[in-house]
Amino acid sequence: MNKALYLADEAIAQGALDGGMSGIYAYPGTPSTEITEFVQQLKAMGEVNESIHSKWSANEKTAMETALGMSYAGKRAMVCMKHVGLNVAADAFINSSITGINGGLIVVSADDPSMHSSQNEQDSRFYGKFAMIPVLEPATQQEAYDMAYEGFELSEQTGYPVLLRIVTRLAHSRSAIVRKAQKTENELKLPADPRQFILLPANARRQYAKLLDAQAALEKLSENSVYNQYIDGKDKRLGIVACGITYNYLMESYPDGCPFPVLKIGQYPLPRRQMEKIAGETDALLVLEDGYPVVEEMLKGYLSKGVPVKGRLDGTLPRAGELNPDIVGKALGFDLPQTAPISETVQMRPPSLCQGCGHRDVYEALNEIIATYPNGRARVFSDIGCYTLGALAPFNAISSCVDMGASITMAKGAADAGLVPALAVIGDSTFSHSGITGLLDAVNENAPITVIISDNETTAMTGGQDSSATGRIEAICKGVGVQPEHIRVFVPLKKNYDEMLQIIREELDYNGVSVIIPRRECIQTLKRKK
Ligand SMILES: Cc1ncc(C[n+]2csc(CCOP(=O)(O)OP(=O)(O)O)c2C)c(N)n1
Ligand code: SF4
Repeated sequence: MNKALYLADEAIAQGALDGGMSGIYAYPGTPSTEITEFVQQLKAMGEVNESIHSKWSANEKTAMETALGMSYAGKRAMVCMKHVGLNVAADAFINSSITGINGGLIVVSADDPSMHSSQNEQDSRFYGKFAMIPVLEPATQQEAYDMAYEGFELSEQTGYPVLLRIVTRLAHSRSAIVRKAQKTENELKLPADPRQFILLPANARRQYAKLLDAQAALEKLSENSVYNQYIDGKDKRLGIVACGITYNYLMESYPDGCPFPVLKIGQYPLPRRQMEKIAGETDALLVLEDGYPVVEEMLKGYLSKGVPVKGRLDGTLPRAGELNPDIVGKALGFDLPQTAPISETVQMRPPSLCQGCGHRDVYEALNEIIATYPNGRARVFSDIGCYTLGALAPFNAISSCVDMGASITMAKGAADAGLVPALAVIGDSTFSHSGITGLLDAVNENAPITVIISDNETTAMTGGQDSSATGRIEAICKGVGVQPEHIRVFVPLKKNYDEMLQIIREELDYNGVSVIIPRRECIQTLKRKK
């Protein structure tokens, strides 16, 4: 028996490879990054077929569309992202449920309840419901493997993409996995219906009607899914619906078995018959789910038989943040385990830019210049990356960080409102992810903004993945229409400080779009290479 320890992320990668995947498409984002990295590592070790695609995409939308293209050609594809990445991919994702698939397609969205490294804790299951496609939610690493392994067949059987939703605690913890027999990759095979992927209104209406008709069959699959289990219990005062990883948290409270009936949920749409059974047999329901109260809201809607439903909405569980065994135990009436108080010698260590990081030099120069503007009105709109740490002491240099690409567009909007000077700070990877189109908007109106593309030649924040515009940033800016004389490059080092100050001042004085590119490799990737 082939058994080994895997992170859930790695288990998904291995399950997809064993399940006959021909390509993985992704943009990095915690906690999903390790899925693609695992495929890349196996490829580098020669353990995976050379032809299997595993290079990073420019963003989640391009990843989603490319995976859909591979599915169109009949092969099995996986696309991976963090939850907010699904917002970026949403146009393609939602429409892929209208086109349906040809080769099996799995969309992995890794949610981050408690926002360990994210801007929000949105729950991807809503997207699954929105798209009306099957959603899988593993409770264990083994289920993560199995769902990726079998997900392509579920996708091909139903004709729709399958959304595989995981959460940080599962993604980043390890357990033993038993692997299954290697499946062969699909042959190239074009869709039987030439109109399937052409979403002209007449075709789209027909495809949408098909999707609506498929709902009953999808629900039936959920009723019979091995991932949805009704586990009876003697004490009918309470029934517990435990989704995904929360089933483990529940079992930690009852190592010898739960006295209450439990409905373990791992596949959606919700199995209505099983839901009605547990509601019919118990006096009250407790819903455990990591993320938003998705199931709780649905249950309140469609049971409406007067069965009290407890969970995040009635205060039995906290409304926000991830669950854990203690929180679940407390909701079930157990005392919290006593833990030692944290010693006073333990100090909080806020995150900070590495010593020697080029972003530091950029902020030092920016702060010196900004301090010279009267009224304290100069503003730096930032983006998402290591440079977002410029929000913290000692720099306190930035005023915003909203979503990938929003630095340039927010600076333009503020400049439209008359805020001068308006600066944007964006990293090279974020620029290629979703900064280019914003720059085009700014160029089209010759907005008076200064865009600093702090180029460390990598995607540092997520661990140093390749950045898709490396070596081409000036050419892209020129292509977008920035005047070549207002594309300025320097090396952010102490010895160049005066030159940096001079260039930034000159470009802030220019009444139009200028791009400044401080370029020095991230010292962490440099160290690894050396
Ligand atoms: C839509 C979306 N996808 C992915 C992420 C995860 N993420 C945060 S910052 C970042 C890229 C950072 O790279 P770069 O802009 O080059 O800055 P660096 O960290 O290298 O300084 C990524 C991928 C995210 N926050 N949002
Ligand atoms: S990882 Fe690289 S980019 Fe991020 S703070 Fe450290 S040196 Fe700077």
